Amino acid sequence: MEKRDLKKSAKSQEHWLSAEFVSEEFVEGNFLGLPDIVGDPDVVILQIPYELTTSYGQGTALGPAACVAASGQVELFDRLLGEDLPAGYKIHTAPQWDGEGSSLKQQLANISQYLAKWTDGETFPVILGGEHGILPAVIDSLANHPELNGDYSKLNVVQIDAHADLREELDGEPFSHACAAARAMDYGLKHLYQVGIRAFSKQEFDRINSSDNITTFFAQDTLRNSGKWQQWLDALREIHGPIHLTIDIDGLDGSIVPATGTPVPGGLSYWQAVETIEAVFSAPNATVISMDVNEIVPQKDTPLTQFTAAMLATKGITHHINVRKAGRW
Ligand SMILES: [Mn+2]
Repeated sequence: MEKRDLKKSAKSQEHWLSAEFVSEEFVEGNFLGLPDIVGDPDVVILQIPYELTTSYGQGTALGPAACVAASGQVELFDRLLGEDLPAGYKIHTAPQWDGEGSSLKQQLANISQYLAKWTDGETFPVILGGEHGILPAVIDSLANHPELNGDYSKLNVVQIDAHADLREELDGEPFSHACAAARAMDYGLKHLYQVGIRAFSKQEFDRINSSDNITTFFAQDTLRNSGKWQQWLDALREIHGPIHLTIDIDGLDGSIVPATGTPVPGGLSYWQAVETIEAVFSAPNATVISMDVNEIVPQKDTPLTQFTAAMLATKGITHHINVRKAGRW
């Protein structure tokens, strides 16, 4: 497949040629193929090729690099900004997490350390996974973010997922990807908002129904009833405080992400995922401080899965830059 011609746009060429950028060429291994930057980034792409507990569909460890490669085909233009990415901002693709740590807990601690460098409130971290089991490490890395100041009771998590991920353990493992949201809740979050949910146990269903700080919109309800979908978007716009957005790519319908770790039919459309991103970034009293897109598995015959993930990550970046342009960061 041919790489998108980055030089075809005169507008973007101005950015490539500005002093901040080392090169005007398409850079292999950089998200969107953007040039390397000098100085502190506004947005950082962090790849975490972590796969320890995925049920089946091996390959989440290869997902982040596949997503970066597929991002070379994503358009730099979005109507929201009206100009090509990076739109005068600095987007940096950091070296991948190197997988250090001999036990699950050590690896998660190591991931948190790797991320914490970028959670000082200056840079917007876009994390590519890897299995969803990284979520507690992501939450852990936000401890010193100025919007939290160590107080997790301020933090909202918005989760797109097929699975509730609220199990206490799976096969005896409390840090399984199937427990990602439960382990995140252990930090004492303000509120968890879930959408796309269509695979869950009775225990998880009971927890959803009995928890004041978990709001779950089941896929079956939002897909059948457009009013229910509007309620979801309204709930997001009413959020106060910092938000971490976690996108398990399997929250989307299995037809557009067929290669994810555990594809499930009956999920969100691409545009519903986009509307969710739009709603959290435009919530007047909230700030999306970080996001992740995970459970990406490279697909051999077609890049559809990793491309969909790259499109969603790019939407997040675009909306974040829009927030900066509006002086809300
Ligand atoms: Mn998940």
